[in-house]
Amino acid sequence: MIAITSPQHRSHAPAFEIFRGNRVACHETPARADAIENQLALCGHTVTTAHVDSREVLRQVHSERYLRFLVHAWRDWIALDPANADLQPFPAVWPVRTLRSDIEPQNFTARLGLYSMDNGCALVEGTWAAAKAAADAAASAAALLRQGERAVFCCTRPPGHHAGADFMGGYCFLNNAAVAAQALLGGGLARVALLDVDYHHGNGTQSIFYHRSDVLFVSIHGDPLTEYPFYLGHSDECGAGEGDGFNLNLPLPAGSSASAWFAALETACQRVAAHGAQALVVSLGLDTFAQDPISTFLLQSKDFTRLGQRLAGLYLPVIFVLEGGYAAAELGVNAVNVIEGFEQVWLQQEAQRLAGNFVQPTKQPSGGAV
Ligand code: OKP
Ligand code: ZN
Repeated sequence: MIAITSPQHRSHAPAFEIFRGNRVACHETPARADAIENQLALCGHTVTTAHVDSREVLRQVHSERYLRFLVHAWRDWIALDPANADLQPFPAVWPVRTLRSDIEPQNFTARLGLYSMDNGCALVEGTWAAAKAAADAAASAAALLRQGERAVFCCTRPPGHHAGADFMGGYCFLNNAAVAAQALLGGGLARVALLDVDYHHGNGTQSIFYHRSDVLFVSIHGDPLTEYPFYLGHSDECGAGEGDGFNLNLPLPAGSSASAWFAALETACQRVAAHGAQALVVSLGLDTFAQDPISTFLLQSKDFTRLGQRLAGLYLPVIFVLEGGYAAAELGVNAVNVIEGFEQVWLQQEAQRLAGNFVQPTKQPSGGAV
């Protein structure tokens, strides 16, 4: 499986985040992607860089005004005071219920609040360059699938699944998985499934596709009653309008076991298969790992192999997009386990197909005369 890295990710390395009023070291660090890249190289996987500009797809996924804000955010921050170069901008006011978010204020901090869902999205000079490079990787992965590649892994950061059309949050600025899905549609596919297995609900991705039936969104995550992002990810969120029935949330209680998690994965995979998807995007968070410092599920390293194996069983072209996962030391092994589990089953399928006894497990969409 080809892996795409974005060396530019290192330009996003904020000094700190705020936890209960204190400055703490960021969980989302360059070391995360570096650890995976090292393990990929060690295990002999092909590693390449992005070759597609995601600009046009980004305009389909994010609002014009949010992209404009992000591109110029650092310049505007410095313009307030050159001494700001050594400081991290921090929102102070948010347009909650009854306040207007349709008019963009001129004040920088007010705009930062307008475009932020939380205070957890540390922004630095190189943030835009890193986020754009990750989105380019996602668009490149879609191009590779179109050229016949069976699966691609985007070893990218910052992550994306909390970023909505018009806001950042939870370490995410641009929604890389949404870019991958949208680029696949732009490349001629009619139906894509997006499966989010990060510990945290992918609120941004859900909101981007909530009214659409071309992208099915399925997520397994910690129950938002107790887990971030708290305000989305409940099981009664099923999509709306055209998108009614194309959103499936499978929240699990904090502390859930691997067996509970794999039961949810089975439900998720059956829904994906029933969608008649022509390709799958996986928001691959590795923070379901038992040793993750900010999460509570109990998956072990070998469970990531099992995850890869089950996903290969869907027999779909797949783009894996890295999301969370903060046990940096084990991240490389866990990511490569997903990839190798996937490849193992995929090679078995190829052998069966050549022997003429392979049955496609994905339900074909009804009414599609081919
Ligand atoms: C991003 B991703 C913990 C604070 C958590 C935000 C978590 C974002 C997770 N002390 N704040 O989904 O892995
Ligand atoms: Zn997460």
